[in-house]
Amino acid sequence: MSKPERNVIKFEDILARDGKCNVLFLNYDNEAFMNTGIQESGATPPHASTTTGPGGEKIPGKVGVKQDLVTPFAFYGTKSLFLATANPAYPADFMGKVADALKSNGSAFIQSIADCMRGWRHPAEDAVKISKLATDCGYWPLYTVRVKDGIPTFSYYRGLDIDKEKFVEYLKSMGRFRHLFKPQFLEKEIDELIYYTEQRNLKLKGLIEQFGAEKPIDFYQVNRRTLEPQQHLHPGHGLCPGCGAGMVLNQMATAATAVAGNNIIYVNNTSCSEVSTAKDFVTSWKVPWVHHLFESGATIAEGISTTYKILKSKGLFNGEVPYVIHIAGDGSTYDIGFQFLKAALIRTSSFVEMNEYLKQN
Ligand SMILES: Cc1ncc(C[n+]2csc(CCOP(=O)(O)OP(=O)(O)O)c2C)c(N)n1
Repeated sequence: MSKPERNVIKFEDILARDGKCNVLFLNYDNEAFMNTGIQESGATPPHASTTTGPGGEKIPGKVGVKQDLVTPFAFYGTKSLFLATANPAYPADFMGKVADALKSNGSAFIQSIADCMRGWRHPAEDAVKISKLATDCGYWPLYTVRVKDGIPTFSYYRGLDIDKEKFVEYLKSMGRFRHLFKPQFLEKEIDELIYYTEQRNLKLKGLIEQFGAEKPIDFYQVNRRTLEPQQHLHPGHGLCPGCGAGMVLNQMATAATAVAGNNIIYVNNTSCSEVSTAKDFVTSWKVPWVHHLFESGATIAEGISTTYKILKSKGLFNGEVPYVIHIAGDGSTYDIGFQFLKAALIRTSSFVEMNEYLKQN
């Protein structure tokens, strides 16, 4: 079999594009409800210990699966949509995807892994090493789905194959899986966790085979020497040291600054990213930022984007319609808030032309 071809995507070529996203929905996935005390979510992996499903003598941590959120969105029937997984330990891929998403038509959903040293229980300085290992062992594959005219095209960057040795190293590096190794070696549970991940990756490989891009490997080329520092967040925040959400926010804002300048509005669901950038009535944000309820930020983000377009189409706003990014943790993405996100994502990826009708009135 011939080697799959690389699709080299240059950052400056993305910036030169005409496309414009309605809303980029960004989920940073730290795999539990972290700011309220490490409660289990739909994103928590099997057998991970949380405060609501602690690993002990009776139960081996979470009993259930880590739900796959990204690939199902490809099949809801949207017209135009950009979907991707990301990892801040791979910053060129991360920032390339944020820019690509913002410069694509329809809307976009990016799900990024976000290390949590408190919830995952490891030293802060291991955050990048552990995040990188997540992709390298096959736990957090990096892939992209581009839906055009209703048809999805799958491509990937890395992390589709399970490396069992690295997988075990990944698990052992975090206290949330310690009960799988001590006092007894829970082989069945470890095997089960690897098995579910492998099945997820097999499905993904099948989708790449069935709906693959001509050049299936996406390779984002970002010249970091020419990249300006982000302008959207003041330095300093109340996140924990080494917090993955902090890395996500920084890289997101760097790519978003390059695409949008300061013509951007952020909407944040209640979460670690929200509470720690909005302390004591002073926000860390230098651009407009809206905190909305735990579950409904996606609707607000959609409302803001659509309202600007309506005003523009009615001649009531003459400026450039702002970019809109919605930020949410996994609790408000997988669980409470899923229906709002799903509806907003589908609407903004399918009915962009709504404004054509509005113009007639
Ligand atoms: C309807 C509702 N239920 C519960 C809460 C309390 N609450 C606020 S944030 C949060 C957890 C957020 O978890 P996640 O979305 O994963 O973000 P993280 O804290 O991990 O950043 C909860 C349960 C709320 N604000 N509103």
